[in-house]
Amino acid sequence: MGIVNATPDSFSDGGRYLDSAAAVAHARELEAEGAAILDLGGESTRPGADPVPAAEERRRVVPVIEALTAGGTRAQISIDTIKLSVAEAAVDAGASYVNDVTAFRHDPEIAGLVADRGLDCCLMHMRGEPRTMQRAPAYDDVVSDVKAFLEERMAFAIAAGVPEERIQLDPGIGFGKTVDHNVELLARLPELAALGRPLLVGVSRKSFLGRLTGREVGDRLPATLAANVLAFERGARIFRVHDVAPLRDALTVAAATVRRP
Ligand code: HH2
Repeated sequence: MGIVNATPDSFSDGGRYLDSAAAVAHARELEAEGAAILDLGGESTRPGADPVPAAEERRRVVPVIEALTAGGTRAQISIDTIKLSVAEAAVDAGASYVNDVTAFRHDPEIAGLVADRGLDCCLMHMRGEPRTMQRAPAYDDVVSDVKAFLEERMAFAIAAGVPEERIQLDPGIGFGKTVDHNVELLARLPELAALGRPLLVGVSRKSFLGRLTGREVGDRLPATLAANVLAFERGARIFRVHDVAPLRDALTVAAATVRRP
């Protein structure tokens, strides 16, 4: 899953793809590098980010999706939004995957949209909301808490009519978590894989990698690759990244060397 942030304030590439032609060109590059899904977002979810009005978010993402759809795309288009009106407009323009970082808690009607239109979706764990989520996050046991949350949100989606096969699950690395919480989730990923749905992980360039390595955001590719490769071995199957080509090489080697029965 290649990241296309049509935002002025995303933590690692804010402002680079705000112009829709630049976002389309970037999406095409990621597709050529081998992304199977293009995740388009018009609102940053970085810690402390301010909410964006729905009309502005639609203005940022819809033309990009329309251009990608009109030009034909092999990759599936995902909309990274928590708002029903943005998700609807994105789907009308050609998106077929909804990546809602609130797992249908902000706008529960998105579950109905996903069900009615036969979309795929990702349900992600987040503690609190982006503006406040990094204020002293605490858990009894982070892995059990995340697992219980994902089970509950999956039950909600299924009750709203989303077929289980359409659901992917995500521990929400960096969303209301300390460095230790993120590391523990990655170390114990098999416990989440036991939920039986494909696991998505988003670690790309995130600050816990900076804290572990001392690297600035632009120098976190090796750390990103290491975390994704280990996540793959522990059961993750979708990898949300800014740098698709290097990840593809890393995963090709990882997949070739997985122990065979
Ligand atoms: N991380 C970010 C945004 N959306 N979606 C899922 N499912 N999982 C994630 O881990 C995830 C996500 C944050 O990263 P980025 O898009 O690079 O930055 P920003 O939120 O500042 O736009």
